Amino acid sequence: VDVFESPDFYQIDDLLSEEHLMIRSAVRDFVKKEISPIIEDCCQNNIFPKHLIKKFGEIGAFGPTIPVEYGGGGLDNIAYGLIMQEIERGDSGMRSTVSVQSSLVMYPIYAYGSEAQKRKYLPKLASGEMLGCFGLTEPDHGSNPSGMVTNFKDMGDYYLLNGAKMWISNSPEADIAVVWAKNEQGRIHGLIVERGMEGFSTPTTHNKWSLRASCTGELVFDNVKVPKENLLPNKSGLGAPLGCLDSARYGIAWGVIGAAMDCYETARRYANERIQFGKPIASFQLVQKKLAEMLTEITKAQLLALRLGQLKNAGKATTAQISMAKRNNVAMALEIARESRQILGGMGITGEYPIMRHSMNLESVITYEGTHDIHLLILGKEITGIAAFV
Ligand code: TGC
Ligand code: FAD
Repeated sequence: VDVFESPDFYQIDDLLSEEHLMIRSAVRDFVKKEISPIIEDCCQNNIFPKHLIKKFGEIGAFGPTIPVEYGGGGLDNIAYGLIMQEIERGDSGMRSTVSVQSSLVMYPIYAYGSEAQKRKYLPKLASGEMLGCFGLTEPDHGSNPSGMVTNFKDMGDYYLLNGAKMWISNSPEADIAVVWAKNEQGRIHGLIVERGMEGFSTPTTHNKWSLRASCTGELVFDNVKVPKENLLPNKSGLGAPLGCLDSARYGIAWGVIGAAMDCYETARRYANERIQFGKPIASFQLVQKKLAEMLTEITKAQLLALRLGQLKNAGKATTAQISMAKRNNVAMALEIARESRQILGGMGITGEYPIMRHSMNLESVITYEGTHDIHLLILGKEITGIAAFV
């Protein structure tokens, strides 16, 4: 069996198109060739593999669902999900780089931007000539972005932007940032801020134990003059950034299945090879229980993601449905990473195997794009009609 063959216990491949399977296999090959050989070293040494940005562009990983006329792939949401799955099989940090570019930078420019903004930025973002980031979270406003204090004033010829964002994926390397800020009336708008604008800086966040191959930083705005044509004109209010999160959270629900599969496959192989008490450890019931439960949870997660993709393709996926899949699938992947690590015993903590890296990465994934508990509360609100956030 090819070790990279994903488990497909319920023949879910039969529900995918030829095109889906081709895309998945192309991205899987790319990950095997370009990411797997370097990723452990990048993480151990906290290196963001910048050279991959162009390559992600070449394989069409940036903006797969954006129409072809803007440089995107014109593909459906299931193709997007499969691309996320295969990249995250390699590393969650690499999937972060790609999902931020696609769902949090290209999507808002495509969905809320002017025609001129779309023509100016989307083709370059698609090709990897430009890297973007998304600034919503602030030091004092994470789960509650509506409290943000970053703001802009209308100065007649331009907007004057002040404030700071924190925990921003891609920020230290980004050419542009889609930034969410309040106007003088307190209404949230998106602005495209370009590197090089005076007063704009992107300090790197150091000492992360998670997503070490992805670069994370702040966005600091000190009287930045933003040209008026850089405001996203077609949507405002908190619903604008939250609409982008729907797309990114959907991608994560697929992505983490890749990380889980990589852990499961590694543990399954190891269990068959590792001899203790004169037998492969795979022959012990407790190890079989772990493997059986992992396969069950992966299969359930695959079905959740696929059905959500069908709903998204039909324009029917709701925020609460997306929360259910993001929450369930990330927790599933984290649990599988932890159980797989146990199957590997001491070897599980080393960089010889990918499991500890996935496990540490998933600690961020269960927190960003809405924490595990915030997604539970989004579901709770949907069920009861009562918001328990406040
Ligand atoms: P609430 O009153 O519920 O909603 C405010 C307005 O927004 C509308 N809305 C949405 N619109 C579109 N899509 C959605 N998903 C929407 N959810 C809500 C809503 O209808 C309302 O519209 P209107 O017209 O009535 O004003 O807002 P709230 O302040 O009570 O907040 C609700 C809550 C807590 C669920 C929300 O704030 C939330 O989701 N918080 C979590 C924050 C979060 O997820 N941050 C993520 C930052 S980005 C990131 O982490 C990137 S990591 C990327 C990577 O590296 O991969
Ligand atoms: P807090 O909101 O302070 O939450 C702390 C704890 O309190 C959590 O357990 C939470 O569930 C709980 N809590 C909060 N409110 C409630 C409540 N009402 N009820 C019950 N429990 C509650 N943001 C961006 O904008 N762009 C990015 O690119 C980005 N990338 C990121 C990359 C990494 C590596 C990380 C770690 C984060 C990133 N984030 C990004 C930020 C991320 O979205 C936030 O960390 C997340 O939304 C949580 O916010 P917080 O860290 O401030 O935690």
